[in-house]
Amino acid sequence: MFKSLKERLQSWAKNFSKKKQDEEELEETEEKPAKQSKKDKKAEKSAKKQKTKKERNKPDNRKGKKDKKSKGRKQEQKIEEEQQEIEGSPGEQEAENIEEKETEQTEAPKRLGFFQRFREKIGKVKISEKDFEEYKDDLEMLLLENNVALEVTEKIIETLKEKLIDKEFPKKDLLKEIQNVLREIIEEVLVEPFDILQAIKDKRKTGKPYVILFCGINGSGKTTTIAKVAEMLKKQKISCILAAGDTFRAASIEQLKKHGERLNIEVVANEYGSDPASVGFDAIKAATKNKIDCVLIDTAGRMHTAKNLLKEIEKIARVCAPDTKIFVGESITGNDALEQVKGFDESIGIDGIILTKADIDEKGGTALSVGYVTKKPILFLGTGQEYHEIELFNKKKFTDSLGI
Ligand SMILES: Nc1nc2c(ncn2[C@@H]2O[C@H](COP(=O)(O)OP(=O)(O)OP(=O)(O)O)[C@@H](O)[C@H]2O)c(=O)[nH]1
Ligand SMILES: [Mg+2]
Repeated sequence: MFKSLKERLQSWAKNFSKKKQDEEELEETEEKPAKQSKKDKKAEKSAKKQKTKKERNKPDNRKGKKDKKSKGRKQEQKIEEEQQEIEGSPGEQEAENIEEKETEQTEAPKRLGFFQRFREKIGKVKISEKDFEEYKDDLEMLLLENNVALEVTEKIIETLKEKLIDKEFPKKDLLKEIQNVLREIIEEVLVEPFDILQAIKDKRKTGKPYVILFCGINGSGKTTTIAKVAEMLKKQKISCILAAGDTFRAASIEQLKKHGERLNIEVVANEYGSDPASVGFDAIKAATKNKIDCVLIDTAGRMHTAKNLLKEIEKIARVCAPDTKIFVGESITGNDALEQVKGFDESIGIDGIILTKADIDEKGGTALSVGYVTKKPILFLGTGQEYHEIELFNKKKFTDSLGI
């Protein structure tokens, strides 16, 4: 589920944070020699000193040769005196060595160690506008390619920019920080679903059934979803009745009746070609009479642009006065799903969305953006063909599924 969006979002965040961390490390290595300069200067100084000693010793060697020739004891003594003068007394030399060692031991950890530990432990990185711009196009592309609506893509990028640029983040946890920010933004974009199960339970007290009308284009998964919801309600000890409101498509009534038989749930049906509004009305009447908690009304698939067919569903909505009108769309359709919801919303006013076939949706962008664009919450995700393959939509669960 949503594999492509997940992998590409993760690798984008990884590349972005890695690039920033690498840059920082490069800066650090460039800085090191600067921090060491004092030590280097010292080494240089002592090398120079050595050189001077050697140079000053050279004439002595020459003198040594001369001495060999002259073999004068007096001159040998003079050389010894001179050497001592250059090198200093053995005591002096030792003191200098100790002093050098001490300075090295105290200055090195004090300066180098301190900076290194400081950077490693509380080292921060700042993301510049230039850094962000460099990676912005990749993010835009990956979102659009994974069915995220343009409007939502722009919103994500804008908010991410606000939350990242010129802000300091711990260098070590940069990836986690970027992922957290992305997660926050995605949760902001998703619309919080209402608790439909609670709403059904609440209506029980009125003695009237909670009525749900399902609509959507052909083959989007309406009938299968109704069966899944019915089973879920049954597990919650909520009784329901199904209304075979698709009186148009061949075998649609039998399809719903078969689900009813399997689930041991009553199905109210009429003839093919009969008025679907009256089927819904009959089902509500039966539910009220038998104290059934919920009525699920199936309808024929229709395009959101087919004016005549939309008129028909408007009549069903008027006659049955459902508590909730749910649009059922395929998760894999991307921007088309958004257009479909808008069409049905204009016609009957949609309260919630169920996205089916999320199990075969690699992209995930429809689930991410349909709510934001239409301002309608996703209530459930269909995740397979079996009855139990339906999930209550949850923002946290969704961001978890993206691995951020
Ligand atoms: N993989 C998968 N398949 C699904 C899911 N929901 C429905 N389907 C399949 O989608 C196909 C169409 O499902 P239906 O329930 O008949 O769709 P419909 O919207 O009622 O179709 P019409 O009545 O013709 O408009 C069937 O083969 C279902 O098994 C789902 O969540 N995942
Ligand atoms: Mg159907």
